[in-house]
Amino acid sequence: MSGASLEREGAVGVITIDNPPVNAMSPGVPGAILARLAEAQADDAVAAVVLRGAGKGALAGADIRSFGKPWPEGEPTLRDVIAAIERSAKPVVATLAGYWLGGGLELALSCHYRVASRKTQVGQPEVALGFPPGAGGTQRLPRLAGVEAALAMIVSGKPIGAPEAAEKGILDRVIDGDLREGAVAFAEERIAAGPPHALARERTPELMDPDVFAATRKRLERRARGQRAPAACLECVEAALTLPFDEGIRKERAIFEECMASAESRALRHVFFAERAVRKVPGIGKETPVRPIESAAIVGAGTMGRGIATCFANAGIPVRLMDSDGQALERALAGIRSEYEGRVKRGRIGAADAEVRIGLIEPIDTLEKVAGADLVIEAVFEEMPLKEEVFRALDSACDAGAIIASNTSYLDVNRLVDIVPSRRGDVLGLHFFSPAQVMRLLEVIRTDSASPETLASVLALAKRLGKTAVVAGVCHGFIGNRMLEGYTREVRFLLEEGASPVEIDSALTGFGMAMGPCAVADLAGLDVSWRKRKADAHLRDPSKRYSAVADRLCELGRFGQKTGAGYYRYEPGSRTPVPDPEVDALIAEVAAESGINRRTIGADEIVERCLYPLVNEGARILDEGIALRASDIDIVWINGYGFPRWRGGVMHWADEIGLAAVHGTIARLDENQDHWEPAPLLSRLAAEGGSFADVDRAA
Ligand code: 3H9
Repeated sequence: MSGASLEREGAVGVITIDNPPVNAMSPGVPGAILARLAEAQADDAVAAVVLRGAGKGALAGADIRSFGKPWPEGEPTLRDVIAAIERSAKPVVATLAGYWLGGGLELALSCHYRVASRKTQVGQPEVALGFPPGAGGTQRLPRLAGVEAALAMIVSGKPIGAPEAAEKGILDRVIDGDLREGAVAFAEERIAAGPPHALARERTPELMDPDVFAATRKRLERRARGQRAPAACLECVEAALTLPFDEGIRKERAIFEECMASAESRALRHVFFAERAVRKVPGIGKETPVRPIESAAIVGAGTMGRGIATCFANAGIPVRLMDSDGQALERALAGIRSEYEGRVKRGRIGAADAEVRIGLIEPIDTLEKVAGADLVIEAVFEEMPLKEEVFRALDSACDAGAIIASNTSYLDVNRLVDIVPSRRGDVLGLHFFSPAQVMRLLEVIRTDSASPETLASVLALAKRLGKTAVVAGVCHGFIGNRMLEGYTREVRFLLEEGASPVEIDSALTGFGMAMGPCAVADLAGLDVSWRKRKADAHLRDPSKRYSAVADRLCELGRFGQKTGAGYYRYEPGSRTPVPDPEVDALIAEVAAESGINRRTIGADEIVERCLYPLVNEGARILDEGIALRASDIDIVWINGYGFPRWRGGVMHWADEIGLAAVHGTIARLDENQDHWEPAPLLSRLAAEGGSFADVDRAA
């Protein structure tokens, strides 16, 4: 039962807030705290109050699930508790442990004093949910921590540790040893010292740097383009400086409510729960055994192999990097070393730490030497016969019970299972994204025969590697790359129809994508997909429209940044794309050959044409059970392809537009172009007035 209890320890009343797992302020909880506060006020034997959280002691703030729903009529709110504390003649000591975030910290800021255990983290992460703090955080924090520190915390949303919080004046004491005892002792000291027990609201916020708002605003214009919440946070903190306290509170509330009702906040709250849902995989639970992975081996020392090896070294797991080509191996090791040196230079890690990590990577030149590894990841070229050959060799080289994974980005992992029939339960796909040591996304490809134990083991490993793992079924390109095909297809068609690379890229970065598709192609290298298109040419349906734009660029040796030219050209040593008239001419020529009349294409059409194929294919992927839920697809696109988090991911974005409208546009496009057939699930949901969020294959 959630609520709050009151116990007496001498002259100190200890109120414990209890609402597992993180003591969020769900309906009922503020009312219970208020009732206990009133009891403590009424008890003459109580001279001070300690306010703490049950369990691990965290207070994670408002209940995020309650947002967007009406608050129960007559039920007290967090703001009522805050008002009661500020009215209290008896000092209240907030006692912080674990995470005191959002409304949790705001509650603490309203108290007369704050003490915390050393490992406590405090923060105002609301911006990550699309709104500023709404219970006075933007007005009280600057009064305790100073304007600059408060602004940085509120705009970034990043929590800080207790020692730093104490230094900034947010905490009155950091307590080592038993926290409850320490808090009661602190309260007794305050009783002995007597009033006044100052409140944050009574202080004047201190500003050291008068330019801080202008500088932050400028930075946000660049970094938070398209988003409202970061600027809203800034406006609220600014109000702490320019308005009297109560007016500042009213302004904060108005901005909070405006932001809470926004599509941006709905999207970010959706992502919060999506990130937690993605960890839940049917058939995998706490009871599923997990095999320890204490050593790994990577086969193939190309870009991917090298990046994956670095991931393991970063997690402190010894890893062997195998390549039969000695020069490739040397290049990989030199690359790894130079990357670590770069990180040392930039102050990201210490030199000794870098050496330890480099030391964890052992080069090996034959497959037999993978013996003894708990996990072997094949990361050779994306060609089935080559991968099959490696799997055959791994079958005899690997220990019994070793997990064998393929880092394929497209291929049928079930076929690889057939190469090692006695190890059916131990094989799956681990699709890392390039650069593997940077990108958070990891698609875990569940083969038809992978055992729950194998799956649970790699999911636990993903956590150690700091990756966001998304489980996907086997199909060509899995979740992310399968969807990507329609996106890149439309980019080429739009180029032929009259949009320039700059127009396409600007439309999509204007939408919020981290990079435009032409710039991404130049960065990744155009030759990789060219090779694949040539290999798959025999599979192409000749009756379907095909754009030769990318092929023609490759025929000119324009492979992207690495050759100094692709969709754009690049000055030597520069990564800045420069529009190239030669490309415009080439595209016009290809269009003329296909008899296409070119026209001006607006940004809205570019966005729809490029992103609706993602929605359509996403619907098929969901329908086929390749993804367990629509929100898993959102996680893939946010973490692997630069889709804006504040739009909630591809599927949430479509739900937000309304599937009937999305379906209508796709059906209209289908009348003119033969590759736009609406996915059956999209058609059904659109007709029923449903949304992707309702489809959950994990339920
Ligand atoms: C706010 O406070 C607004 C105020 O300014 C104004 C009010 C007027 N609500 O993350 P975990 C659930 S906005 C509801 O896996 P961890 C979570 O969904 C709020 N549920 O654990 C999960 O459920 P499940 C500002 C919440 O140990 C379970 O708890 N606060 C909330 O890795 C465990 O969570 C924040 O933004 C919540 N507030 O991390 C803090 N918090 O098991 C949000 C958690 O069903 N929370 N849950 O999947 C966090 O950052 C992390 O949960 C925390 C623990 C660091 C606390």
